[in-house]
Amino acid sequence: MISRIDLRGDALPEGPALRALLPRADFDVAAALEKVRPICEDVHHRGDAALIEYAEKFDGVRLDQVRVPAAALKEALAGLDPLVREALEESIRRARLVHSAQRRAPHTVQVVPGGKVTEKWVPVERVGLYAPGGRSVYPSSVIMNAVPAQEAGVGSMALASPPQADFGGLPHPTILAACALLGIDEVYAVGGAQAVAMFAYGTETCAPANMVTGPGNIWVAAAKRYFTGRIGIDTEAGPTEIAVLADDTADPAHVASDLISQAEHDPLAAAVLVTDSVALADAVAKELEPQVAATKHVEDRIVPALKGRQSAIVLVDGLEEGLRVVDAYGAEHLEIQTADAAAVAERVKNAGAIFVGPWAPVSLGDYCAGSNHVLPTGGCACHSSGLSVQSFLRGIHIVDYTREALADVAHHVVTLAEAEDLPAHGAAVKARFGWKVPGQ
Ligand code: HSO
Ligand code: ZN
Repeated sequence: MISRIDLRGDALPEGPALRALLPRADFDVAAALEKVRPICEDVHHRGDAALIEYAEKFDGVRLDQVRVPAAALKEALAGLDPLVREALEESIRRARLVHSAQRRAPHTVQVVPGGKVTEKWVPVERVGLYAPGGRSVYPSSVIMNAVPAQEAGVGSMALASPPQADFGGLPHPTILAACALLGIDEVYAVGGAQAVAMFAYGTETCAPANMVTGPGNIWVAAAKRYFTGRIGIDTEAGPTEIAVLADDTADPAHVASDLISQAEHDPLAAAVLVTDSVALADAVAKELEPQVAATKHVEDRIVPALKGRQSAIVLVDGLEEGLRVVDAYGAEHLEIQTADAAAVAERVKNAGAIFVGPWAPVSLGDYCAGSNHVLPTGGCACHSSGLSVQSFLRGIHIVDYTREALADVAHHVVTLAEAEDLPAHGAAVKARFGWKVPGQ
């Protein structure tokens, strides 16, 4: 069901060479870029009319308008299963606890007497959230995107999700109910690349946004890449990944169920076990069979995900080698199921989020840990973080110098300007001192 990569024996190679030995899904966003370009430009030129046409073409739904009426949000909340409501509310509460602690206060550094630089943190003004439909209706992702934006102080937030033929052309009712719980009242029945274009360019009904976040399929990822530079995005979400670093203290049944839990997302999802214990590797492989057979999305997602080249059991000589492997891999989610797991977690450098010990499965983090589940995939954890309040804030430097403080450093400015052959830069300072710069 799952392949093995045996890295025992020889010394592990360094950096990219080690990474090349590790499994990873093919997720070619660049190839999708050319296909989404005409859709995005069409939305630019024809606005809502283009969105309505694409809803018919891609979602099989005839819409009169793209904006979801307020009454539909109310109705969705009223129809929500009370147990689901309670769970969503608890998820929101915990996420707010963690994310409100991420807010940043402005701070001032007195560089010299009379010269100071203040950094103030300003939220992005308007954010568009995307929530997928179809296979992945994830109200939890609406929470994970909306809560940090709200805690950052984003003033205007809208959500787009594909219209569903089964629900009268509205987005999925649980998505609408989650919006209602979060206080998001601007919702659009628009999916795919066209939703990203709607937020990037704006249309007659939807004002343009400064940033678009939220998971999506390859077309959504490609559209986000198309608009990068014009608008802000969260990290490009590729297929979900779980890596488990485990030793012989781990419970193989739990390791297997955690691997399956993320394989459940997508046939391209990655499940990787890194261990120095052959006994554990064997036991996990054995556990996978009955557990996979007993779950729901077996043939369409879990089996292809576990059998795919992106998933494997990686055998290493010991914990040190295991740490090197998980750092080279840079998993979206990394579980540490070893002795002294907290100390091992401390040593990990590259991961989107780390789950410590036997009682912190990734699915806890997906819903109710308080942590964010929008995390870097595809090895991007080596340079990026998951979604946070910080993602929606801009740090602006406020430079405040007195005459004396400028006079003190003016000669350095002039010298550097001349060294860069930019005399007008120096002149801007000289002019303030009658062209005679103190110290020159
Ligand atoms: N594991 C996914 C998030 C998710 N899981 C949503 C369940 N619902 C990517 O972090
Ligand atoms: Zn998940």
